[in-house]
Amino acid sequence: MEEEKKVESVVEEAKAPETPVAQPMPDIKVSEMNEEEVQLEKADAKYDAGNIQVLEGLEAVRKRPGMYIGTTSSAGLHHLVWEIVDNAIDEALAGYCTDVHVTINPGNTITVTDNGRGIPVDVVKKSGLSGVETVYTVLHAGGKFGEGGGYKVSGGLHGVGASVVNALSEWCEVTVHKEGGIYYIKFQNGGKIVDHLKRIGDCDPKVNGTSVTFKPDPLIFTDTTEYSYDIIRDRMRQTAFLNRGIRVTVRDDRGEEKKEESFCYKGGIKEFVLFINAHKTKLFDDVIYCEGSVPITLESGSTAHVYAEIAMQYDDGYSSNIYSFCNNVHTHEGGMHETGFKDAMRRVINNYCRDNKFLKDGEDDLTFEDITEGLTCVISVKHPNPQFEGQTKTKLGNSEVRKIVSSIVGEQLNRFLLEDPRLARTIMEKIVMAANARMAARKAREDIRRKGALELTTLPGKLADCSSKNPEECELYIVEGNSAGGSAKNGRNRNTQAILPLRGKILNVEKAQAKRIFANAEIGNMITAIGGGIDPEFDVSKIRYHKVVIMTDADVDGSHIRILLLTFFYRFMRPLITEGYVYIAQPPLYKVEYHGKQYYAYTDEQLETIKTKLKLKAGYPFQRYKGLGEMDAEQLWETTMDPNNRKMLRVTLNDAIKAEQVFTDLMGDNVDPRKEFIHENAKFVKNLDI
Ligand code: TSJ
Repeated sequence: MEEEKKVESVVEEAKAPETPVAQPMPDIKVSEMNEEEVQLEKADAKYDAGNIQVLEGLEAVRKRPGMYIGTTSSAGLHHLVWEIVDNAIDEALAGYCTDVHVTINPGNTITVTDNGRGIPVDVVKKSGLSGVETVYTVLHAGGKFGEGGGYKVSGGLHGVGASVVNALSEWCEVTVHKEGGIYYIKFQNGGKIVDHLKRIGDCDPKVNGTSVTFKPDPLIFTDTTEYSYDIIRDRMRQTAFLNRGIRVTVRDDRGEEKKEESFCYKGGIKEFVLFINAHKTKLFDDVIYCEGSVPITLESGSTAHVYAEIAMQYDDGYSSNIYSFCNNVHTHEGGMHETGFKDAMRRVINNYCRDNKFLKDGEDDLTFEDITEGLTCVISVKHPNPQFEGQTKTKLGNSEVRKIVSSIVGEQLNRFLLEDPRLARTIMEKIVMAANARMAARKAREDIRRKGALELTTLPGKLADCSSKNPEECELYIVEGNSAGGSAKNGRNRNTQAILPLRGKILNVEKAQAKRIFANAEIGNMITAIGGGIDPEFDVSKIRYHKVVIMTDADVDGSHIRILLLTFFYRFMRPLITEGYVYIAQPPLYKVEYHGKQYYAYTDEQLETIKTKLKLKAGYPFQRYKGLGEMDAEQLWETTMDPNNRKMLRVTLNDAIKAEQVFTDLMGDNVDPRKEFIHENAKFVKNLDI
């Protein structure tokens, strides 16, 4: 397809009759190659002026990457991919693109390709640069090259885009197939233009699209430049759910085993809800679905639409899972769309219950918590001008969205209930039961609190507390088993490290009713030790430790307990997770002794490295730790607890959500996923035994 390798600048290309161009620049006389030098100089002067501004802009991004992508750790590294993919998804939402491919290449570069119209290649008036160059070098340059166009819904956590990715990349290549031409540019060293966009060949005019490859700059991403297939795969699956009909394909070309998965959902968020609930026992098979779009007037005076869709389904459990999104961004902190949903649910369900005598006169209204017990719900809105607020900029602030969502859900849910009275009855009975349980649980909680108030100073007997009372430096180790607990107590730094051993499995939070949860001794100890209470009164400012470290064995029981604890924190002390106070200890898996010295390995690869470095022969013995209990106090301190030596993983909300999902799989009524989990982990343990 690239038979013609003629290299020409696009600025000069602009007048060529075979390349229809929208708007030639008025002050750049578009010229054939070798035309009067004066005009070319003029064009270059314009380019340079544009370039200087551009470099200042991109330099600002490199100086403060955190302002644009949150962090420069693994999360920020992956954020680059989301920014680029967002652009391709926008093109798909505008109706011009059906397929998006994301590939992790060897060397941890990323390629994103779409089959849209291709980024415009002609010159943009304002910047004096081609469309591609503008998008890549001017901060906040949106896709507004011409007037009109399709639905522009640029997401991105911080409303930034390709230029930020470019600024934070060692290099970045863009290839555009557009109207019969192939165009190419490569940016170097944080977004610098080395050569302007060139037409490098011809292609079938029916083949259009954009392809971008970038290499995150290791000078910026100092923690890691390694991409995770799982993180990208999960996110792309979510993107496919949120944008029905778009096919998103993910590939990993690193290593021996190539991986590829492709996602496309005709049912969109309806299928998303079914996916989340796959292993739960549903109250009924239907997914309740509402959608609508409402025109709003933008500041500029033009009209645009807010689109909202909501899908939900009940299961037989007690937890409520509401996932909300705006422009494909997960709004962890909620916002106006969730408030509108809440308004409508309360209004419609309470009215229905009154009209149909599920609630008697004089009885209190059902609360939102009652109504959403066992409910999984996905709310997705697309807004032309989203305002993201809150600590992590994941709270939707646009106040008009509240009424929009409320009226869409209000009207359509009501119709749904009236059309299917049997289904409505199933829901109402479940909700009324939840309300009764809530009142019983509140009483139980109040009893506990009253008891607690009497013994406020009594920390659990099993807790070996630290002497410091400054939460910022205090750490609570929650340790599996009494023997490991003993080693931890003896090995710790008594000033800042507290130890709480857990005996056996803590209670199954999913199935147990609130009343039993609070009566469970192990959980009670944990709540008292942490000191901030529990949801809905959890107060993160009262917690006694700013690090809560889960320390379990590397086996099935260990991961089981870890999942239980994470789920508990997720359900009852969520701020503990969102504020980043929860960690997972990383004890070593192996010990090699050589000439009286001990070497610890935390992964299989490290074990191999150690053996190679020490030049040990294949049969040289090493110890595999089956449990924490096999380590004495000194070893546990050295390898796992010493702040100068240890590695700990900080738990993110996503980790907790995943744990919760595994948890429901494990604890729900369905046996198959549980078998699967044990099988998977049994393999893991066996592998370690080799
Ligand atoms: F921006 C980017 F580099 F991050 C990027 C943009 C990355 C990828 C993978 C795709 C895209 C992209 C942009 N795909 N499709 C587009 N479309 C446009 O930029 C475009 C094309 C034509 C018109 C028009 O009005 O004719 C308007 C737009 C916004």
